[in-house]
Amino acid sequence: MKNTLVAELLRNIAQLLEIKGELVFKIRAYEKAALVIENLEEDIEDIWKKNKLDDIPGVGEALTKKISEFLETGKLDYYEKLKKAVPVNMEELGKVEGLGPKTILKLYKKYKIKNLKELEKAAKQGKIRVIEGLGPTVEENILKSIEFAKSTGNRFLLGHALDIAEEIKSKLKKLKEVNKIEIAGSLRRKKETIGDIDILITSKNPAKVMDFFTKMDNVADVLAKGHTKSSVRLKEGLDADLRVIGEKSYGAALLYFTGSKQHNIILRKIAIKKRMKLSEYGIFNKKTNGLLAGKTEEECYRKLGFQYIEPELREDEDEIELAQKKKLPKLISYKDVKSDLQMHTNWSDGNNTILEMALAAKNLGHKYICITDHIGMTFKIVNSLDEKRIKKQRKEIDKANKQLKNFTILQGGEVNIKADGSLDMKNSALKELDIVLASIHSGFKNPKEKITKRMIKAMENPHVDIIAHPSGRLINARPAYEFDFDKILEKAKQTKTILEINAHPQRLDLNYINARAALKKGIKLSIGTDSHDAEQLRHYKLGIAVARRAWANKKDIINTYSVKDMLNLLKS
Ligand code: DGT
Ligand code: CA
Ligand code: CA
Ligand code: ZN
Repeated sequence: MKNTLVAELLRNIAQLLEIKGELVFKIRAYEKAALVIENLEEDIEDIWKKNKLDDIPGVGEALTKKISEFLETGKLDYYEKLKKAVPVNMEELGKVEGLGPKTILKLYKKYKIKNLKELEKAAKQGKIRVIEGLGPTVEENILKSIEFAKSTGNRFLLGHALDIAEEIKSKLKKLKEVNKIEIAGSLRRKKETIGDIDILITSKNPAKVMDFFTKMDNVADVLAKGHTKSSVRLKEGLDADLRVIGEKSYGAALLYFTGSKQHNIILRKIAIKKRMKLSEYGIFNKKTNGLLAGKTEEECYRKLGFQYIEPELREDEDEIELAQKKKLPKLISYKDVKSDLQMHTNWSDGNNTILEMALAAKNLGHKYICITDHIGMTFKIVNSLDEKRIKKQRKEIDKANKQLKNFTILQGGEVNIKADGSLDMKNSALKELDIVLASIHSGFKNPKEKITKRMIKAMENPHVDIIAHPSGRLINARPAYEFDFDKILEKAKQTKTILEINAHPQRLDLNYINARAALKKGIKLSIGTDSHDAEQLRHYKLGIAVARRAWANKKDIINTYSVKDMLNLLKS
């Protein structure tokens, strides 16, 4: 789906027009279309292929032309020209949190600030705080966000890159010239952000495969084309490498190109100690150069004296040491999960009905789900349910449950943790829900102590079962709020509160490092996709990926239990 990409393009145009001082109605037209396209259920490419772009509300003749050009070529001439005419680098400055087009315009008018470097310089010189309407807090936030923007660079969300890579893989798999095929690199390790896609194949006729690969619909540029390796830049903005490997060294190559680089380096050192040589071609006897292993990864690890190490663990933490001692844990598998414990329906801000969500989840193989619409008295933008509507919703859930076989819908709710740590819903209402999720949706910039206190107070509530998206971060967009994670873990342990691995592609929160820390303390975790549309339910696998990277076994994740056993694990 390119819907997000198109929306982003239109929004960038709107911002450039705003800086240029264009007429308001023109700017709004782009913004409005962006909003509509972002929320479309149908793939915009399908609509375009059917010649129906102008049926989309807010998309007229001019926008139809522009969107078609973009979908066809991956570029939009108008946008490229606009970028040249307005020398401000919006893509870069837009990444700085709290810096909207209006502020960017102010900064450009006053200091001719065009990019991140110039912004940083001005902030460090104290020039931002003196501008009317900005002040020292904005200046400080700008400096913090610049650090963050620098650290994120140009990396893609795992969920996004995985979709693109899987699609390429399935196309290549269909070619009769392709034998084995695997996605390697950071994607195979399920890292939360991805630099580029690495695909390995074996083939007797690589030339045909390379031809196909470099001519796929979504190729914007061919960076290299050869017999054993080709690289392309995709229209989605990231690069993909395809390598052809010999059958005999397929396992060694898979090992090498899966990484991480650090994991590889250590393996190679160990091989040398054992008088062997490890390369992407295989494991060789150092003296005679004879091939000892290479066909499969399992064989390679075995030859080095290790247990097999799952790709998600190959980050040079302590996996090599434990694999040597044959003490790696049995990780949760992608098939162990029976449920999804966070999702929204059209009762609050979701797109689908309860029954539609249930049927879609059942289709994915789940046995039960928990509907966790926003509940509360103050969070009205998302159409939060009050006590009365919670009761009404229960009736609809009961009805849906009667329509389903071998499947259970639970009623939960996601309640806001308010500024003072109290919850935005009465205990008498929370008590009636099967599962209560509490989460922070405001006051992200509170001092560390305050956020910690808010979370602790929420966990002390006997009705709160799960803290949802505990750190609040949005990958590449918003850093986590500051809180004392050790204190949260202590309190979670003491109160039996579950922490969530939110599997939304932009959240993955807890991240794998924090999830691992929680597991080490014996805290149980839940997986919730936070879906606002049935189409998003498939992301539960991203949650399992985080769990695996956190070394979770099946019992650590409450979604692997039967509905009855899972409910028994909760506080009350
Ligand atoms: P990315 O693409 O930045 O998300 O991360 P990776 O891990 O996919 O890195 P990439 O695409 O540069 O290379 C794929 C794998 O190839 C990497 O995980 C390990 C291996 N590799 C690449 N360069 C080197 C190297 O200089 N030394 C070693 N030992 N391995 C390397
Ligand atoms: Ca890569
Ligand atoms: Ca690569
Ligand atoms: Zn939420």
